[in-house]
Amino acid sequence: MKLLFVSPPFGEKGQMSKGLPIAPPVLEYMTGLTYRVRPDIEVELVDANKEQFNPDTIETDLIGFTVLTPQSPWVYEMSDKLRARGKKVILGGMHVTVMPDEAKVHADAIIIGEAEKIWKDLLDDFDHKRLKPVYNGGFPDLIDLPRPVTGLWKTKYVYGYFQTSRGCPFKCTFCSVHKFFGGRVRMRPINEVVEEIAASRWRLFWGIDDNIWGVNVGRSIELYKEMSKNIRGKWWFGAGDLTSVQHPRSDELLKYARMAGLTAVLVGWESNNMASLEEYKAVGKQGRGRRDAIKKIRDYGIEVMLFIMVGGRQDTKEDFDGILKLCDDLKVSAHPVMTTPFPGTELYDMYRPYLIKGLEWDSFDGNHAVFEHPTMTPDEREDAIVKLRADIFPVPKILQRMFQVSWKGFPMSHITSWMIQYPQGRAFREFARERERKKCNN
Ligand code: B12
Repeated sequence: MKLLFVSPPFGEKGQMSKGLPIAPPVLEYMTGLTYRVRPDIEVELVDANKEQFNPDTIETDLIGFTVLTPQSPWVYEMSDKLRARGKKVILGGMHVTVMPDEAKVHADAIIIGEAEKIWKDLLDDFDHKRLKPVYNGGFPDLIDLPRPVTGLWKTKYVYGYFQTSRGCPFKCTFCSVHKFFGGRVRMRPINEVVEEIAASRWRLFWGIDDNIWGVNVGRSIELYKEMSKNIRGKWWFGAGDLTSVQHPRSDELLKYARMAGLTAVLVGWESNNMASLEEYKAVGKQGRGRRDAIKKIRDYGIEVMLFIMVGGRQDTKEDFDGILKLCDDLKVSAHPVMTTPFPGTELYDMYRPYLIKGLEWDSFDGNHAVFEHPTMTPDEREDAIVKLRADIFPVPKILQRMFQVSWKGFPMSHITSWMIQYPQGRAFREFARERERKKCNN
């Protein structure tokens, strides 16, 4: 039997992500899981950000899509066309889990939650023509997980991934993770993670844990020690909080993180406006000295980039400029996204009365204004974020930031700094041009 997994386009029909250097983690992982439970199945992968996907020419009998919220309209359109040709479609992922009733209309079967416990049953049911409409995967223990399969790509990537835990100890109102992965953070055995990374053909990785060190500082130090002993010539970046950098063992944490190959950490600054930070229930994870924490990370030879939301209902016009000033003051780059209340989050319930009517889920991509704001129109907010992004990423600023990182991290942290910043700037410029083109056409 043949099975096709599809990674749907991100953003403006994939325009912003053609050059995305990260191999889609879900597809590598689901291939590994499939080979583990049904070695007789032949898997094919398509990344629709980089390859044409034409539902009229697909010959595979079973097609699986992974679905984030902004991707769902594209996926539903493709799966309706495939099903009209008699193909069977399975949908899984974050959006399907929070919107099962919507998703199941477009699929022969959906998976709610994680796939490990039910994937074999589903594939066996497909063979016996008795697919059920809904499979509930629950929260499996992360022991003896299959390894991602890395050799099936038709397109080129720079980064693979690894995952050491699922879930997040924080309960931010805008985030889907704590609901999706359950209240308890689950961790993989350290030796399994280390063996997997050592055996992988990738040299560069995104550590996709929601928090690479904030779950348990002691465990992170142990993990990094084992990585530094057993893995050579591999580097990675990941997302982390600033409170851990103020932990009594933070010097050890940063030292071993660097020795384990960590080159950059993407920090959830979340908001530059205190009222928003409170609305997002994200004050606790910053710690008090969040500016000093950034300097400390860089002193250990690790680059820092901030994730910041802006355009929330508590934010003002000045907050857009405030982010630029923050970046210039700290000589740090930021990835500003429009505050987006994703379905299934607390923020979605809070913002529900203000959601702009008639928008599809593809507007929920961090680039568009999807709710009414007390003082700014949607157009004003979208223009402001486009301008902010343009102001953050000129090449001289990128270079200046690179050299804030201590020489302890040379050259990989400096190269990573460039590799994270430069393509973002290019993608944001592409988005701005597309927005201009659309405005002119209207
Ligand atoms: C990697 C990643 C990305 C990468 C994807 C890289 C790529 N080439 O695919 C990039 C950087 C592109 C990305 C972008 C975005 N992301 Co993102 N990303 C992640 C991250 C860190 C890991 C996801 C992952 O790959 N996990 C690994 C796989 C193995 O695990 P999994 O996805 O949980 O899959 C399991 C189940 O879901 C299920 N499953 C999933 N798919 C399928 C499919 C089938 C057929 C089956 C059977 C089962 C199944 O089985 C799997 C095994 O149990 C998550 C955080 C997280 N912890 O999930 C956020 C996350 C998924 N991202 C999120 C968001 C919001 C975004 C953005 C919209 C951000 C933004 N505002 O700009 C953009 C989307 C781009 C756009 N503009 O449209 C949200 C999703 C919210 C939502 N409701 O959809 C998350 C959860 C982050 C968060 N904290 O809220 N992201």
